[in-house]
Amino acid sequence: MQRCTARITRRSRNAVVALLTAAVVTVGAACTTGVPAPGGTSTSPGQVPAAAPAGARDVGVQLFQWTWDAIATECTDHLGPAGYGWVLTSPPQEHVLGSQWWTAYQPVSYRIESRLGTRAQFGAMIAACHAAGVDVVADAVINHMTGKDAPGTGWAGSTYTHYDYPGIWSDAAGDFHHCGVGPSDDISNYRDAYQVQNCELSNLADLATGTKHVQDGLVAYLTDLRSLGVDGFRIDAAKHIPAEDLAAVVARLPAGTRIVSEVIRGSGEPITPEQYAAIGDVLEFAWGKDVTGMVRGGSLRLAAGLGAGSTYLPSDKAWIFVENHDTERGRATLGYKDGADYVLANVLMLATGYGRPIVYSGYAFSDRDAGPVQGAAGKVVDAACPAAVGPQVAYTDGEWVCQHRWAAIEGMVGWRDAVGGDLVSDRWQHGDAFALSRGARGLVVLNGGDVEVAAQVPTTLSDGSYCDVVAGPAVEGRCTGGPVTVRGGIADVRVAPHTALALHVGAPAGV
Ligand code: ARE
Repeated sequence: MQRCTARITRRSRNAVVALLTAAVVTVGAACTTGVPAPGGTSTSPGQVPAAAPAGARDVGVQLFQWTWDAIATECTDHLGPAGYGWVLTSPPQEHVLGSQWWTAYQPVSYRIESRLGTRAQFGAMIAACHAAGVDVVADAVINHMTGKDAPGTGWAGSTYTHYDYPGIWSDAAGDFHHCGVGPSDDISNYRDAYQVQNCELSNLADLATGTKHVQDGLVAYLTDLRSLGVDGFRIDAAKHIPAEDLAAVVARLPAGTRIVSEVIRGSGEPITPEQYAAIGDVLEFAWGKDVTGMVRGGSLRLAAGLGAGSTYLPSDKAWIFVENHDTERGRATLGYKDGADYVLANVLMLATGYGRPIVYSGYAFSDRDAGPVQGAAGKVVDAACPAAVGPQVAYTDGEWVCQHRWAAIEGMVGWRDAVGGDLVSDRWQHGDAFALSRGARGLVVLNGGDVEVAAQVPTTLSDGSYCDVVAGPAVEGRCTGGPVTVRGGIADVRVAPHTALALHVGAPAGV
């Protein structure tokens, strides 16, 4: 294997620290590949502000299509101990029948009764997660109802037609938008704000969220979920709800309700994520898409400063993710099938000071519409992670991928919790490898290139021996990977192609 070697001139630790606050670190680089080696460079401190205060446990995990019982068990056994701060559930309300995963996004009523579990199971899950120190954020589908032209019956037995949900909404009461554009009333042009917020998204009956009647109903639903202990909501399809309507609903929810709006950033579109930032937090889709483009383009190093520019939401408003349930199906972003590159993107997400990260965890599929494994009556079978998980596993369709348990991802959750709110203090680069430091508490080195990098990377970690937590969490000083030595402000590292290495103060080796 070809080797790319970078050396920083040995100096005392203080001298290196002083050097890091200047713009450039001098590196002697010997690189035998065609990858241009720009030399090791380091940017000045604090360009990307840290979103989380120290010890904030700000990492979330989307357990896509997991049942309430399975989430409860996972909170207790895994999410809490691993340091996850919150879990995003799939929509909990009654939905249309069908085996596809997306039936959850077609509400029939606001009864908490779905193929993922009952109201009692939902409440028990929240209690179990809270006991494990994990908050619960529910996916709230409040922009629309079903997209079914024929009358039907929902999961919990409620009858409905496309524009009539007995006792809840009806056309007669003026509860739906009919935009009058085209034959289907569907959105056909995302550059037309009127269409986006008054026409239908994929034939889904669009609620007239500007009316008092609709707002009252939505407030009642969300307040009910809060009464069960839910901490906050992902607002599904928020782009299609005028910001002032959503603000009016949110203003009536109990104090402290966490809100994250799903507003996909679209080129040239008039409805933007920024318009929803006054209501709460917003999903920043551009982060995952940009990282994906950089990785696929073979230039991971460009991702080192993602979020520092002005084209994203402010850090304290942004929730970022490598992929979610939509993007993994559209292949718009990296996903579990991308193996090592997917892991690298997750390591970066968990290391960056920009935004708050959401780890995604779903099931294997080849058919975009395929739902999770269901029993004879249609109830989703409780998720169970295979004994071996990770990028090396060939998952069969329907199997739970359990990305949140992958060694590198779980190790980096611990890393992030350990570095807390320490600022990104410097960035070292060499070829397609780069490092991010978090003050004196943590160091990550990512190698997006095709050759091993052996380098002496500047760090403000104290002298000592550290476990590489990307190789897996350290247990009482016993490293899964590493150990790596830090001496005089230098970490002596070797990073294989398309892998990463991470050290932090909470994972010293051999104690
Ligand atoms: C299903 C069928 C449809 C059928 C419909 C009604 O697939 O053929 O017409 O049912 O019967 C999910 C699935 C859909 C599914 C729907 C309802 O993805 O396939 O439809 O559930 O069951 C836009 C929105 C954004 C939305 C994406 C998908 O702005 O909010 O489209 N994402 C959320 C969820 C989805 C969910 C819904 C909303 C609906 O995350 O999982 O749909 O509740 C540009 C724009 C984006 C736009 C995107 C569309 O990028 O900038 O704003 O996203 O194009 O590709």
